[in-house]
Amino acid sequence: MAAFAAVMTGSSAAAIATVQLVGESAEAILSDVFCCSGQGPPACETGRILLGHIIDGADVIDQVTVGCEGPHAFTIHCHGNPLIVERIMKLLQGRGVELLDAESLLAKMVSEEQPDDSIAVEAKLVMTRVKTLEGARIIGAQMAGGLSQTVRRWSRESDSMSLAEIADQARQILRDSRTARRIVEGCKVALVGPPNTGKSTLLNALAGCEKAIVTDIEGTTRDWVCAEILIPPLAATVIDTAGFGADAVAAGDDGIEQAAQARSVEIVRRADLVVLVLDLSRPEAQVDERLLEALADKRILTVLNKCDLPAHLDLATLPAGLGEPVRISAKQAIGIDDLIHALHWTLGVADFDPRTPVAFTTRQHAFLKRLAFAETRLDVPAILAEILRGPIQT
Ligand SMILES: Nc1nc2c(ncn2[C@@H]2O[C@H](COP(=O)(O)OP(=O)(O)OP(=O)(O)O)[C@@H](O)[C@H]2O)c(=O)[nH]1
Ligand SMILES: [Mg+2]
Repeated sequence: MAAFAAVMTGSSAAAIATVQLVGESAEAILSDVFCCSGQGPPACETGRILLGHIIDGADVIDQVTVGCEGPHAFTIHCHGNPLIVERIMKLLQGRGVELLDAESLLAKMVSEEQPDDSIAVEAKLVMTRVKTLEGARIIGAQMAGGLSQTVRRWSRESDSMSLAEIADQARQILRDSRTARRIVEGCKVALVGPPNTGKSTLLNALAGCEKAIVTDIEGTTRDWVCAEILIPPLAATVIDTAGFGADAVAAGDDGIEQAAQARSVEIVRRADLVVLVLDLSRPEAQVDERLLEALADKRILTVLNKCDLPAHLDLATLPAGLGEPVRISAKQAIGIDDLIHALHWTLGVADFDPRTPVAFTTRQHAFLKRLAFAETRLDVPAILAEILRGPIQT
């Protein structure tokens, strides 16, 4: 007769904390450590909320309410002082309860609720980490429709569909999953460009506060600075980098500049999108070989900043492949909405339908890849069964 418990709320001090207690022996353990206000032992009927005290023999630990969520599931709402929470957890452990972290307990509970629907179980777990409401819509849609529905359809129709058809559709889902991941998990946007073009000013304009130092001295930003910004449907981590290019290195008098540039290259490498910030008011060519090399194969959005000043940059000097530039003034907050709009389109999230079937765990990705590259249709039924009912990933 097992019982499991986890602290479901955060680890810092708060007004209340919630401890989840589940398992076949949960009720017996509760009746041992919980003294209900009023007469007699607690009547733990499902749906009731009980007021009382957590006790250790004659020692009263805390006044709590207990929610009876099911015959084997209880939530104890205690005061949120971490010392009290720890004491309650130790008490439960002393009564034979296995302590888990919140996510593992949640995984245990949802997989017991729906043992034959791995996609729905994974969706419930991922839902707790989704970064935006739009992301929650995507994950919610994968349970009944979306990926779940597509895999069930493949299972029904696999005899009449060719292997190539299933593989094509699996590849499309993998492509759409990359776009959905940006909405569900958040994305990284790097602000890159030569010194003094206004990258830090743009970061501050997007963040709505002074995150980065702005001066008219070239090379102001050395180490990167970042801000979390919500631009629905995206939650973006915007990273301001050190001014880039051969000129910046030449201007630097020590190894710090080299180190700053190496860090910028690494940030660019990891970014989902690079916003290339150029200064519209300066006539000289601003994208040198070094910068172009760092941008190779990246998704780029070009921004012409300082549009509040007379324009001197000859757009014909811009290398090909930088896309349609957006004119802004980060300092005067002109064109920021246009920039955000362009950012959504460049990342492919502007018109993303949340009902699109997508994979949202590494496990699902792995099986879809196997489908996309399956060599014989004999493999298909087993792969589909694994996606729908295989052991879930927490
Ligand atoms: N007129 C005008 N000036 C701007 C604008 N954006 C930035 N500046 C000015 O340009 C100078 C450089 O701005 P920063 O934001 O520090 O530029 P940066 O690209 O971060 O510079 P580094 O960190 O040196 O690479 C500052 O004097 C800013 O006030 C703009 O839109 N219009
Ligand atoms: Mg800067």
